[in-house]
Amino acid sequence: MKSPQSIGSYLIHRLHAHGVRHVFGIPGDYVLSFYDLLQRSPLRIVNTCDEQGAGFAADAYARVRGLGAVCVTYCVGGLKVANPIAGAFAEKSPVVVISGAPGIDERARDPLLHHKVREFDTQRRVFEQLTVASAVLADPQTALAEIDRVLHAALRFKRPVYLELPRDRVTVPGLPHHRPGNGAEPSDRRSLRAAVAEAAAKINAARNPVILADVEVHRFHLQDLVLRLARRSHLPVAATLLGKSVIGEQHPFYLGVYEGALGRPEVRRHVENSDCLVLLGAFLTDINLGVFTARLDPARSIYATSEKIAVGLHNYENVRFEDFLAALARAPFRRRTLPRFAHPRPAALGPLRPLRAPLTVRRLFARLDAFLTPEIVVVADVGDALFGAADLFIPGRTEFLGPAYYTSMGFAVPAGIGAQMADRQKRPLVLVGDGAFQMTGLELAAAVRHGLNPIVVVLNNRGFGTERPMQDGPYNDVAALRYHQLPALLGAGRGVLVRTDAELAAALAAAKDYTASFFLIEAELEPNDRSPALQRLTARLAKRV
Ligand SMILES: Cc1ncc(C[n+]2csc(CCOP(=O)(O)OP(=O)(O)O)c2C)c(N)n1
Ligand SMILES: [Mg+2]
Repeated sequence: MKSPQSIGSYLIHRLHAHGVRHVFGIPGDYVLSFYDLLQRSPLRIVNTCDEQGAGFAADAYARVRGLGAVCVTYCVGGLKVANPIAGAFAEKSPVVVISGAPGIDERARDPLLHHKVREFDTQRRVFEQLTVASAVLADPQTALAEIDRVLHAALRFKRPVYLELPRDRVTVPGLPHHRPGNGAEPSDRRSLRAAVAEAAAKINAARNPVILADVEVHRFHLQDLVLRLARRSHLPVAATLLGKSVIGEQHPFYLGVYEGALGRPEVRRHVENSDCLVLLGAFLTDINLGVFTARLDPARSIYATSEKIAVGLHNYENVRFEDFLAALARAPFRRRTLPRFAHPRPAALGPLRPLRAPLTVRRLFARLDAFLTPEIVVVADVGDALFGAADLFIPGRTEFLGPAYYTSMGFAVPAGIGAQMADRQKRPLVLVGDGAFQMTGLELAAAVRHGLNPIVVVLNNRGFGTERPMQDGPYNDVAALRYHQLPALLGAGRGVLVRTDAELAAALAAAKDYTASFFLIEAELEPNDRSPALQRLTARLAKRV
Protein backbone atom coordinates (compact mmCIF):
# COMPACT_ATOMS: atom_id res chain seq x y z
CA MET A 1 0.00 0.00 0.00
CA LYS A 2 1.05 3.62 -0.60
CA SER A 3 1.92 5.68 2.44
CA PRO A 4 -1.24 6.39 4.42
CA GLN A 5 -3.13 9.57 3.76
CA SER A 6 -6.73 9.82 4.89
CA ILE A 7 -8.06 8.75 8.28
CA GLY A 8 -9.96 5.86 6.67
CA SER A 9 -7.05 4.59 4.64
CA TYR A 10 -4.66 4.88 7.59
CA LEU A 11 -7.00 2.68 9.62
CA ILE A 12 -7.06 0.09 6.84
CA HIS A 13 -3.28 0.28 6.51
CA ARG A 14 -2.74 -0.35 10.23
CA LEU A 15 -5.21 -3.25 10.36
CA HIS A 16 -3.38 -4.82 7.45
CA ALA A 17 -0.02 -4.28 9.14
CA HIS A 18 -1.35 -6.18 12.17
CA GLY A 19 -2.31 -9.19 10.05
CA VAL A 20 -6.00 -8.51 9.47
CA ARG A 21 -7.14 -9.64 6.00
CA HIS A 22 -10.92 -9.84 6.45
CA VAL A 23 -13.47 -7.45 7.93
CA PHE A 24 -16.88 -8.83 8.92
CA GLY A 25 -20.03 -6.75 8.85
CA ILE A 26 -23.01 -5.16 7.17
CA PRO A 27 -22.95 -1.65 5.69
CA GLY A 28 -25.39 1.24 6.22
CA ASP A 29 -25.39 4.79 4.96
CA TYR A 30 -23.23 6.10 7.80
CA VAL A 31 -20.46 3.65 6.93
CA LEU A 32 -20.87 3.23 3.17
CA SER A 33 -18.02 5.56 2.25
CA PHE A 34 -15.67 3.53 4.47
CA TYR A 35 -16.97 0.31 2.87
CA ASP A 36 -16.01 1.80 -0.48
CA LEU A 37 -12.46 2.35 0.78
CA LEU A 38 -12.39 -1.19 2.19
CA GLN A 39 -13.62 -2.62 -1.10
CA ARG A 40 -10.69 -0.99 -2.90
CA SER A 41 -8.16 -2.12 -0.26
CA PRO A 42 -6.33 -5.42 0.29
CA LEU A 43 -8.83 -6.27 3.05
CA ARG A 44 -11.76 -8.45 2.10
CA ILE A 45 -15.26 -7.61 3.27
CA VAL A 46 -17.17 -10.61 4.62
CA ASN A 47 -20.89 -9.89 4.73
CA THR A 48 -22.89 -11.88 7.25
CA CYS A 49 -26.69 -12.10 7.53
CA ASP A 50 -26.78 -10.24 10.83
CA GLU A 51 -24.37 -8.02 12.73
CA GLN A 52 -24.37 -10.40 15.69
CA GLY A 53 -23.01 -13.07 13.34
CA ALA A 54 -20.32 -10.65 12.17
CA GLY A 55 -19.33 -10.05 15.79
CA PHE A 56 -18.98 -13.75 16.60
CA ALA A 57 -17.11 -14.35 13.34
CA ALA A 58 -14.66 -11.53 14.10
CA ASP A 59 -14.17 -12.91 17.61
CA ALA A 60 -13.25 -16.38 16.30
CA TYR A 61 -11.04 -14.78 13.63
CA ALA A 62 -9.22 -12.87 16.37
CA ARG A 63 -8.79 -16.04 18.45
CA VAL A 64 -7.17 -17.82 15.52
CA ARG A 65 -5.22 -14.96 13.88
CA GLY A 66 -4.49 -12.56 16.72
CA LEU A 67 -6.72 -9.63 15.68
CA GLY A 68 -10.20 -9.41 14.15
CA ALA A 69 -12.37 -6.58 12.86
CA VAL A 70 -16.07 -5.94 12.48
CA CYS A 71 -17.46 -2.94 10.61
CA VAL A 72 -21.03 -1.78 11.11
CA THR A 73 -23.32 1.17 10.79
CA TYR A 74 -24.30 3.49 13.59
CA CYS A 75 -26.46 2.13 16.46
CA VAL A 76 -28.75 -0.24 14.52
CA GLY A 77 -25.67 -2.23 13.55
CA GLY A 78 -23.38 -1.17 16.36
CA LEU A 79 -25.69 -2.13 19.17
CA LYS A 80 -26.27 -5.53 17.58
CA VAL A 81 -22.59 -6.34 17.99
CA ALA A 82 -22.69 -5.27 21.64
CA ASN A 83 -23.41 -8.86 22.74
CA PRO A 84 -20.63 -10.62 20.81
CA ILE A 85 -18.22 -7.82 21.79
CA ALA A 86 -19.19 -8.28 25.43
CA GLY A 87 -18.29 -11.95 24.96
CA ALA A 88 -14.99 -11.02 23.35
CA PHE A 89 -14.24 -8.75 26.30
CA ALA A 90 -15.14 -11.40 28.85
CA GLU A 91 -13.12 -14.11 27.10
CA LYS A 92 -10.24 -11.92 26.00
CA SER A 93 -10.45 -11.74 22.26
CA PRO A 94 -9.03 -8.66 20.47
CA VAL A 95 -11.75 -7.45 18.09
CA VAL A 96 -11.71 -3.96 16.56
CA VAL A 97 -15.23 -2.55 16.26
CA ILE A 98 -15.40 0.06 13.51
CA SER A 99 -18.68 1.93 13.45
CA GLY A 100 -19.83 4.57 11.01
CA ALA A 101 -21.52 7.61 12.48
CA PRO A 102 -23.25 10.80 11.37
CA GLY A 103 -20.85 13.41 10.02
CA ILE A 104 -19.60 15.95 12.55
CA ASP A 105 -20.74 18.84 10.37
CA GLU A 106 -24.24 17.47 9.72
CA ARG A 107 -24.82 16.96 13.45
CA ALA A 108 -24.84 20.72 14.06
CA ARG A 109 -27.27 21.36 11.21
CA ASP A 110 -29.68 18.57 12.06
CA PRO A 111 -29.74 17.01 15.52
CA LEU A 112 -32.49 14.48 14.61
CA LEU A 113 -30.56 12.26 12.24
CA HIS A 114 -31.81 8.69 11.81
CA HIS A 115 -30.48 5.79 13.94
CA LYS A 116 -29.71 8.18 16.79
CA VAL A 117 -30.76 6.78 20.20
CA ARG A 118 -30.41 9.60 22.70
CA GLU A 119 -27.23 11.62 22.29
CA PHE A 120 -24.73 11.37 19.48
CA ASP A 121 -22.30 9.66 21.85
CA THR A 122 -24.77 7.11 23.29
CA GLN A 123 -23.30 4.22 21.31
CA ARG A 124 -19.72 5.16 22.18
CA ARG A 125 -20.63 5.24 25.85
CA VAL A 126 -22.13 1.77 25.63
CA PHE A 127 -18.92 0.50 24.05
CA GLU A 128 -16.77 2.17 26.68
CA GLN A 129 -18.12 -0.50 29.01
CA LEU A 130 -17.35 -3.32 26.58
CA THR A 131 -13.87 -2.41 25.34
CA VAL A 132 -10.41 -1.51 26.69
CA ALA A 133 -10.03 1.61 24.52
CA SER A 134 -12.26 3.71 22.29
CA ALA A 135 -12.05 6.82 20.15
CA VAL A 136 -14.23 8.94 17.89
CA LEU A 137 -12.06 9.85 14.92
CA ALA A 138 -13.45 13.36 14.60
CA ASP A 139 -10.29 15.45 14.81
CA PRO A 140 -7.85 15.06 11.90
CA GLN A 141 -5.06 16.43 14.11
CA THR A 142 -5.26 13.48 16.49
CA ALA A 143 -7.08 10.74 14.52
CA LEU A 144 -4.02 8.78 13.35
CA ALA A 145 -2.41 8.77 16.79
CA GLU A 146 -5.76 7.72 18.25
CA ILE A 147 -5.91 4.76 15.83
CA ASP A 148 -2.44 3.70 17.01
CA ARG A 149 -3.37 4.05 20.67
CA VAL A 150 -6.58 2.07 20.35
CA LEU A 151 -5.15 -0.77 18.21
CA HIS A 152 -2.20 -1.05 20.58
CA ALA A 153 -4.59 -1.49 23.51
CA ALA A 154 -6.38 -4.33 21.68
CA LEU A 155 -3.08 -6.14 21.15
CA ARG A 156 -1.72 -5.41 24.60
CA PHE A 157 -4.80 -6.55 26.54
CA LYS A 158 -6.29 -9.00 24.01
CA ARG A 159 -9.65 -7.36 24.42
CA PRO A 160 -11.99 -5.49 22.07
CA VAL A 161 -11.66 -1.81 21.16
CA TYR A 162 -14.00 0.68 19.53
CA LEU A 163 -13.35 3.18 16.73
CA GLU A 164 -16.11 5.45 15.53
CA LEU A 165 -15.61 7.05 12.14
CA PRO A 166 -17.97 9.94 11.33
CA ARG A 167 -18.86 9.72 7.68
CA ASP A 168 -17.46 13.13 6.81
CA ARG A 169 -14.03 12.21 8.21
CA VAL A 170 -13.34 9.02 6.20
CA THR A 171 -11.39 10.71 3.41
CA VAL A 172 -10.09 13.68 5.40
CA PRO A 173 -6.27 13.64 5.58
CA GLY A 174 -4.69 13.07 8.99
CA LEU A 175 -1.49 14.76 10.12
CA PRO A 176 1.18 14.46 7.41
CA HIS A 177 4.32 12.42 8.19
CA HIS A 178 2.60 10.52 11.02
CA ARG A 179 4.49 7.34 11.93
CA PRO A 180 2.98 4.56 14.01
CA GLY A 181 4.83 4.33 17.34
CA ASN A 182 6.25 1.12 18.70
CA GLY A 183 3.71 0.62 21.46
CA ALA A 184 5.26 -2.25 23.40
CA GLU A 185 6.66 -1.31 26.81
CA PRO A 186 9.43 -3.77 27.71
CA SER A 187 9.54 -5.66 31.01
CA ASP A 188 11.56 -4.23 33.88
CA ARG A 189 14.62 -6.49 33.67
CA ARG A 190 15.34 -6.69 37.38
CA SER A 191 11.74 -7.52 38.28
CA LEU A 192 11.66 -10.10 35.52
CA ARG A 193 14.84 -11.78 36.76
CA ALA A 194 13.66 -11.81 40.36
CA ALA A 195 10.20 -13.17 39.43
CA VAL A 196 11.67 -16.00 37.37
CA ALA A 197 14.27 -16.88 40.02
CA GLU A 198 11.62 -17.10 42.73
CA ALA A 199 9.26 -19.07 40.51
CA ALA A 200 11.92 -21.59 39.47
CA ALA A 201 13.01 -22.03 43.09
CA LYS A 202 9.41 -22.59 44.14
CA ILE A 203 8.93 -25.22 41.44
CA ASN A 204 12.22 -26.92 42.36
CA ALA A 205 11.29 -27.02 46.04
CA ALA A 206 7.84 -28.46 45.37
CA ARG A 207 6.95 -32.13 45.58
CA ASN A 208 4.22 -32.23 42.95
CA PRO A 209 3.99 -29.05 40.89
CA VAL A 210 1.42 -28.91 38.08
CA ILE A 211 0.90 -26.44 35.23
CA LEU A 212 -2.66 -25.22 34.68
CA ALA A 213 -2.86 -23.44 31.31
CA ASP A 214 -5.70 -21.11 30.44
CA VAL A 215 -7.05 -18.75 27.84
CA GLU A 216 -4.23 -16.20 27.62
CA VAL A 217 -1.78 -18.87 26.48
CA HIS A 218 -3.95 -19.12 23.36
CA ARG A 219 -4.42 -15.40 22.97
CA PHE A 220 -0.71 -14.57 23.26
CA HIS A 221 0.22 -17.62 21.15
CA LEU A 222 2.49 -18.99 23.86
CA GLN A 223 1.63 -22.67 23.40
CA ASP A 224 5.19 -23.58 22.39
CA LEU A 225 6.61 -21.94 25.49
CA VAL A 226 4.23 -23.85 27.75
CA LEU A 227 5.28 -27.07 26.10
CA ARG A 228 8.97 -26.15 26.44
CA LEU A 229 8.47 -25.30 30.11
CA ALA A 230 6.69 -28.63 30.68
CA ARG A 231 9.40 -30.60 28.90
CA ARG A 232 12.28 -28.90 30.68
CA SER A 233 10.73 -29.04 34.15
CA HIS A 234 8.89 -32.36 33.70
CA LEU A 235 5.63 -30.93 34.97
CA PRO A 236 2.27 -32.30 33.84
CA VAL A 237 -0.09 -29.84 32.13
CA ALA A 238 -3.80 -29.48 32.78
CA ALA A 239 -5.97 -27.03 30.86
CA THR A 240 -9.14 -25.17 31.75
CA LEU A 241 -12.14 -25.35 29.44
CA LEU A 242 -11.25 -21.97 27.88
CA GLY A 243 -7.66 -23.15 27.65
CA LYS A 244 -8.62 -26.48 26.13
CA SER A 245 -6.29 -27.77 23.41
CA VAL A 246 -3.51 -25.47 24.60
CA ILE A 247 -1.24 -28.43 24.01
CA GLY A 248 -2.22 -31.37 21.86
CA GLU A 249 -4.47 -33.50 24.02
CA GLN A 250 -2.66 -36.68 23.13
CA HIS A 251 0.61 -35.36 24.49
CA PRO A 252 2.17 -37.55 27.23
CA PHE A 253 2.46 -34.52 29.56
CA TYR A 254 -1.24 -33.74 29.24
CA LEU A 255 -3.36 -34.44 32.30
CA GLY A 256 -6.75 -33.31 30.95
CA VAL A 257 -9.27 -30.53 31.40
CA TYR A 258 -9.57 -29.22 34.95
CA GLU A 259 -13.09 -28.11 35.79
CA GLY A 260 -13.17 -28.39 39.58
CA ALA A 261 -15.65 -31.00 40.73
CA LEU A 262 -17.21 -31.13 37.27
CA GLY A 263 -14.21 -32.62 35.58
CA ARG A 264 -12.49 -35.97 35.77
CA PRO A 265 -11.64 -36.74 39.40
CA GLU A 266 -8.06 -37.68 38.59
CA VAL A 267 -7.34 -34.28 37.05
CA ARG A 268 -8.95 -32.60 40.03
CA ARG A 269 -6.83 -34.57 42.47
CA HIS A 270 -3.56 -33.68 40.74
CA VAL A 271 -4.44 -30.00 40.46
CA GLU A 272 -5.93 -29.44 43.90
CA ASN A 273 -3.36 -31.53 45.77
CA SER A 274 -0.45 -29.86 44.05
CA ASP A 275 1.87 -27.99 46.41
CA CYS A 276 2.82 -25.61 43.59
CA LEU A 277 0.25 -24.81 40.94
CA VAL A 278 1.67 -22.89 38.00
CA LEU A 279 -1.33 -20.94 36.69
CA LEU A 280 -0.53 -19.60 33.23
CA GLY A 281 -2.82 -17.07 31.57
CA ALA A 282 -5.56 -18.14 33.92
CA PHE A 283 -8.68 -16.47 34.58
CA LEU A 284 -10.56 -17.65 37.58
CA THR A 285 -14.19 -17.91 36.50
CA ASP A 286 -17.00 -20.20 37.48
CA ILE A 287 -17.92 -22.07 34.29
CA ASN A 288 -14.29 -22.26 33.30
CA LEU A 289 -13.28 -23.74 36.61
CA GLY A 290 -16.45 -25.61 37.45
CA VAL A 291 -18.90 -23.35 39.26
CA PHE A 292 -16.97 -22.26 42.34
CA THR A 293 -15.83 -25.75 43.10
CA ALA A 294 -12.24 -24.85 42.48
CA ARG A 295 -10.12 -24.76 45.62
CA LEU A 296 -6.97 -23.01 44.61
CA ASP A 297 -4.66 -21.42 47.18
CA PRO A 298 -2.69 -18.34 45.99
CA ALA A 299 0.09 -18.94 48.54
CA ARG A 300 0.84 -22.27 46.85
CA SER A 301 0.59 -20.87 43.31
CA ILE A 302 2.58 -19.12 40.67
CA TYR A 303 0.12 -16.87 38.87
CA ALA A 304 1.11 -15.30 35.56
CA THR A 305 -1.19 -13.32 33.28
CA SER A 306 -0.94 -10.22 31.10
CA GLU A 307 -2.27 -8.25 34.05
CA LYS A 308 -0.40 -9.69 36.98
CA ILE A 309 2.67 -11.78 37.85
CA ALA A 310 2.65 -13.25 41.35
CA VAL A 311 4.83 -15.94 42.90
CA GLY A 312 3.14 -17.09 46.10
CA LEU A 313 2.08 -13.89 47.82
CA HIS A 314 4.74 -11.71 46.09
CA ASN A 315 3.62 -9.51 43.21
CA TYR A 316 6.07 -8.40 40.52
CA GLU A 317 5.38 -5.13 38.72
CA ASN A 318 6.13 -4.29 35.08
CA VAL A 319 6.76 -7.85 33.96
CA ARG A 320 5.14 -8.94 30.73
CA PHE A 321 3.48 -12.32 30.68
CA GLU A 322 5.26 -13.46 27.52
CA ASP A 323 8.70 -12.41 28.86
CA PHE A 324 8.05 -14.21 32.13
CA LEU A 325 7.04 -17.41 30.40
CA ALA A 326 9.96 -17.28 27.96
CA ALA A 327 12.45 -16.76 30.78
CA LEU A 328 10.86 -19.40 33.01
CA ALA A 329 11.06 -21.92 30.18
CA ARG A 330 14.86 -21.36 30.15
CA ALA A 331 15.32 -21.49 33.95
CA PRO A 332 17.35 -24.30 35.57
CA PHE A 333 15.14 -27.08 36.90
CA ARG A 334 16.14 -30.04 38.99
CA ARG A 335 15.64 -33.49 37.55
CA ARG A 336 12.29 -35.02 38.29
CA THR A 337 10.18 -37.68 36.70
CA LEU A 338 6.76 -36.99 35.32
CA PRO A 339 4.19 -38.23 37.86
CA ARG A 340 2.16 -41.22 36.86
CA PHE A 341 -1.36 -40.58 35.72
CA ALA A 342 -3.84 -42.28 33.45
CA HIS A 343 -3.72 -40.46 30.16
CA PRO A 344 -7.17 -38.97 29.48
CA ARG A 345 -7.38 -40.73 26.17
CA PRO A 346 -7.58 -44.46 26.68
CA ALA A 347 -5.22 -45.94 24.10
CA ALA A 348 -7.47 -48.89 23.40
CA LEU A 349 -10.43 -46.87 22.17
CA GLY A 350 -10.26 -48.87 18.96
CA PRO A 351 -12.67 -48.63 16.05
CA LEU A 352 -16.28 -48.06 17.07
CA ARG A 353 -18.74 -50.69 15.90
CA PRO A 354 -21.76 -48.93 14.33
CA LEU A 355 -24.85 -49.35 16.53
CA ARG A 356 -28.41 -49.42 15.25
CA ALA A 357 -29.98 -48.31 18.54
CA PRO A 358 -31.17 -44.69 18.89
CA LEU A 359 -28.28 -42.26 19.09
CA THR A 360 -27.22 -41.10 22.58
CA VAL A 361 -25.21 -38.01 23.48
CA ARG A 362 -22.42 -40.17 24.84
CA ARG A 363 -22.18 -42.15 21.60
CA LEU A 364 -22.36 -38.98 19.52
CA PHE A 365 -19.26 -37.59 21.24
CA ALA A 366 -17.42 -40.91 21.06
CA ARG A 367 -18.11 -40.92 17.33
CA LEU A 368 -16.97 -37.31 16.92
CA ASP A 369 -13.87 -38.07 18.94
CA ALA A 370 -12.87 -40.76 16.50
CA PHE A 371 -13.55 -38.38 13.59
CA LEU A 372 -11.16 -35.59 14.67
CA THR A 373 -7.98 -34.94 12.73
CA PRO A 374 -5.47 -32.08 13.07
CA GLU A 375 -7.14 -30.23 10.16
CA ILE A 376 -10.40 -29.91 12.06
CA VAL A 377 -11.14 -26.97 14.31
CA VAL A 378 -13.95 -27.77 16.76
CA VAL A 379 -16.30 -24.85 17.37
CA ALA A 380 -18.85 -25.51 20.09
CA ASP A 381 -21.96 -23.56 21.01
CA VAL A 382 -23.44 -23.26 24.49
CA GLY A 383 -25.37 -26.28 25.74
CA ASP A 384 -24.39 -29.90 25.53
CA ALA A 385 -22.41 -29.06 22.40
CA LEU A 386 -19.94 -27.23 24.66
CA PHE A 387 -20.03 -29.45 27.74
CA GLY A 388 -19.95 -32.71 25.84
CA ALA A 389 -17.07 -31.34 23.78
CA ALA A 390 -15.06 -30.74 26.95
CA ASP A 391 -14.37 -34.47 26.96
CA LEU A 392 -13.32 -34.64 23.29
CA PHE A 393 -9.64 -35.15 22.57
CA ILE A 394 -8.34 -32.42 20.36
CA PRO A 395 -5.32 -33.74 18.49
CA GLY A 396 -3.79 -30.44 17.37
CA ARG A 397 -3.57 -27.28 19.40
CA THR A 398 -5.80 -24.20 19.37
CA GLU A 399 -8.36 -26.39 17.71
CA PHE A 400 -11.14 -25.78 20.14
CA LEU A 401 -13.25 -22.62 20.14
CA GLY A 402 -16.16 -22.12 22.49
CA PRO A 403 -17.74 -19.36 24.57
CA ALA A 404 -16.88 -21.27 27.72
CA TYR A 405 -17.21 -18.32 30.10
CA TYR A 406 -19.61 -15.74 28.65
CA THR A 407 -21.72 -18.59 27.23
CA SER A 408 -23.76 -16.67 24.69
CA MET A 409 -25.85 -18.97 22.52
CA GLY A 410 -25.51 -18.43 18.78
CA PHE A 411 -21.70 -18.32 18.79
CA ALA A 412 -20.74 -21.42 16.91
CA VAL A 413 -22.10 -21.15 13.35
CA PRO A 414 -20.76 -17.62 12.75
CA ALA A 415 -17.58 -18.39 14.71
CA GLY A 416 -17.00 -21.29 12.31
CA ILE A 417 -17.07 -18.75 9.46
CA GLY A 418 -14.53 -16.54 11.22
CA ALA A 419 -12.28 -19.48 12.10
CA GLN A 420 -12.17 -20.78 8.54
CA MET A 421 -11.60 -17.31 7.07
CA ALA A 422 -8.69 -16.94 9.49
CA ASP A 423 -7.12 -20.21 8.40
CA ARG A 424 -8.25 -21.72 5.13
CA GLN A 425 -6.26 -24.90 5.80
CA LYS A 426 -8.75 -25.80 8.53
CA ARG A 427 -12.24 -27.22 8.29
CA PRO A 428 -14.58 -26.25 11.13
CA LEU A 429 -16.62 -28.89 12.92
CA VAL A 430 -19.46 -26.81 14.36
CA LEU A 431 -21.38 -28.39 17.25
CA VAL A 432 -24.59 -26.57 18.01
CA GLY A 433 -27.86 -27.21 19.87
CA ASP A 434 -31.18 -26.76 18.13
CA GLY A 435 -31.98 -23.73 20.30
CA ALA A 436 -28.69 -22.00 19.51
CA PHE A 437 -28.99 -22.93 15.84
CA GLN A 438 -32.30 -21.08 15.63
CA MET A 439 -30.50 -17.91 16.73
CA THR A 440 -27.70 -17.69 14.15
CA GLY A 441 -27.86 -20.85 12.00
CA LEU A 442 -28.92 -18.88 8.96
CA GLU A 443 -25.37 -17.52 8.84
CA LEU A 444 -24.66 -20.69 6.86
CA ALA A 445 -25.90 -18.53 3.99
CA ALA A 446 -22.80 -16.39 4.53
CA ALA A 447 -20.64 -19.52 4.61
CA VAL A 448 -22.07 -20.51 1.22
CA ARG A 449 -21.57 -17.05 -0.21
CA HIS A 450 -17.93 -16.95 0.81
CA GLY A 451 -17.11 -20.46 -0.33
CA LEU A 452 -16.64 -22.08 3.10
CA ASN A 453 -17.40 -25.70 3.94
CA PRO A 454 -18.02 -26.26 7.66
CA ILE A 455 -19.39 -29.54 8.94
CA VAL A 456 -22.31 -28.61 11.21
CA VAL A 457 -23.79 -31.05 13.71
CA VAL A 458 -27.12 -29.84 15.09
CA LEU A 459 -27.84 -31.62 18.38
CA ASN A 460 -31.61 -31.73 18.13
CA ASN A 461 -33.04 -32.56 21.54
CA ARG A 462 -36.16 -30.47 20.90
CA GLY A 463 -35.38 -27.52 23.11
CA PHE A 464 -33.22 -26.07 25.82
CA GLY A 465 -31.84 -29.31 27.20
CA THR A 466 -29.38 -27.54 29.48
CA GLU A 467 -32.21 -25.83 31.32
CA ARG A 468 -34.63 -28.73 31.70
CA PRO A 469 -32.92 -30.36 34.70
CA MET A 470 -32.72 -27.01 36.50
CA GLN A 471 -36.35 -26.09 35.98
CA ASP A 472 -38.59 -27.27 33.15
CA GLY A 473 -41.62 -25.85 31.42
CA PRO A 474 -42.93 -25.14 27.93
CA TYR A 475 -40.55 -22.16 27.79
CA ASN A 476 -37.74 -24.68 27.26
CA ASP A 477 -39.31 -26.01 24.04
CA VAL A 478 -38.35 -24.62 20.65
CA ALA A 479 -40.12 -24.84 17.29
CA ALA A 480 -39.48 -28.16 15.57
CA LEU A 481 -37.57 -27.28 12.41
CA ARG A 482 -36.27 -29.64 9.75
CA TYR A 483 -32.68 -28.49 10.06
CA HIS A 484 -31.36 -31.01 7.55
CA GLN A 485 -33.51 -29.43 4.85
CA LEU A 486 -31.63 -26.14 5.03
CA PRO A 487 -29.69 -26.90 1.81
CA ALA A 488 -33.00 -26.62 -0.10
CA LEU A 489 -33.49 -23.10 1.23
CA LEU A 490 -29.89 -22.04 0.69
CA GLY A 491 -29.48 -23.72 -2.68
CA ALA A 492 -26.19 -25.26 -1.59
CA GLY A 493 -24.67 -27.75 0.83
CA ARG A 494 -25.85 -31.16 1.97
CA GLY A 495 -28.05 -32.12 4.88
CA VAL A 496 -28.87 -35.45 6.52
CA LEU A 497 -30.98 -36.54 9.45
CA VAL A 498 -29.44 -39.22 11.67
CA ARG A 499 -31.24 -41.22 14.35
CA THR A 500 -28.71 -43.95 15.09
CA ASP A 501 -25.00 -44.24 15.61
CA ALA A 502 -24.67 -46.19 12.36
CA GLU A 503 -26.37 -43.37 10.46
CA LEU A 504 -24.11 -40.84 12.15
CA ALA A 505 -21.01 -42.82 11.17
CA ALA A 506 -22.18 -42.88 7.55
CA ALA A 507 -23.00 -39.16 7.62
CA LEU A 508 -19.58 -38.24 8.99
CA ALA A 509 -17.90 -40.30 6.29
CA ALA A 510 -20.01 -38.53 3.66
CA ALA A 511 -19.17 -35.14 5.20
CA LYS A 512 -15.48 -35.88 4.93
CA ASP A 513 -15.83 -36.65 1.23
CA TYR A 514 -18.04 -33.68 0.42
CA THR A 515 -15.99 -30.51 0.51
CA ALA A 516 -17.86 -28.26 -1.96
CA SER A 517 -19.94 -26.51 0.70
CA PHE A 518 -21.34 -26.96 4.19
CA PHE A 519 -22.48 -30.40 5.36
CA LEU A 520 -25.21 -30.36 8.01
CA ILE A 521 -25.94 -33.39 10.18
CA GLU A 522 -29.13 -33.15 12.21
CA ALA A 523 -28.68 -35.57 15.10
CA GLU A 524 -31.95 -36.60 16.72
CA LEU A 525 -31.52 -36.99 20.48
CA GLU A 526 -33.80 -37.69 23.41
CA PRO A 527 -34.80 -34.45 25.20
CA ASN A 528 -33.54 -35.78 28.53
CA ASP A 529 -30.31 -37.34 27.37
CA ARG A 530 -27.21 -35.43 28.50
CA SER A 531 -23.44 -35.80 28.47
CA PRO A 532 -21.83 -36.77 31.80
CA ALA A 533 -20.25 -33.29 32.01
CA LEU A 534 -23.61 -31.56 31.58
CA GLN A 535 -25.20 -33.85 34.15
CA ARG A 536 -22.56 -32.81 36.67
CA LEU A 537 -22.94 -29.12 35.79
CA THR A 538 -26.72 -28.90 35.89
CA ALA A 539 -26.90 -30.82 39.15
CA ARG A 540 -24.83 -28.01 40.70
CA LEU A 541 -26.52 -25.11 38.93
CA ALA A 542 -29.99 -26.40 39.83
CA LYS A 543 -29.22 -25.78 43.50
CA ARG A 544 -28.93 -22.07 42.80
CA VAL A 545 -31.83 -21.42 40.42
C1 LIG B 1 -28.12 -15.74 24.08
C2 LIG B 1 -28.49 -16.65 25.20
N1 LIG B 1 -29.77 -16.74 25.60
C3 LIG B 1 -30.11 -17.58 26.62
C4 LIG B 1 -29.18 -18.35 27.26
C5 LIG B 1 -29.57 -19.27 28.41
N2 LIG B 1 -29.38 -20.67 28.01
C6 LIG B 1 -28.28 -21.39 28.35
S1 LIG B 1 -28.25 -22.91 27.70
C7 LIG B 1 -29.75 -22.69 26.96
C8 LIG B 1 -30.36 -23.77 26.14
C9 LIG B 1 -29.58 -24.09 24.92
O1 LIG B 1 -30.39 -24.87 24.08
P1 LIG B 1 -29.75 -25.64 22.86
O2 LIG B 1 -28.95 -24.70 22.03
O3 LIG B 1 -30.81 -26.39 22.16
O4 LIG B 1 -28.71 -26.63 23.54
P2 LIG B 1 -29.04 -27.80 24.61
O5 LIG B 1 -29.04 -27.17 25.95
O6 LIG B 1 -30.37 -28.36 24.25
O7 LIG B 1 -27.89 -28.75 24.45
C10 LIG B 1 -30.26 -21.41 27.24
C11 LIG B 1 -31.54 -20.90 26.73
C12 LIG B 1 -27.84 -18.20 26.82
N3 LIG B 1 -26.83 -18.87 27.39
N4 LIG B 1 -27.53 -17.38 25.77
MG1 LIG C 1 -31.42 -28.32 22.43
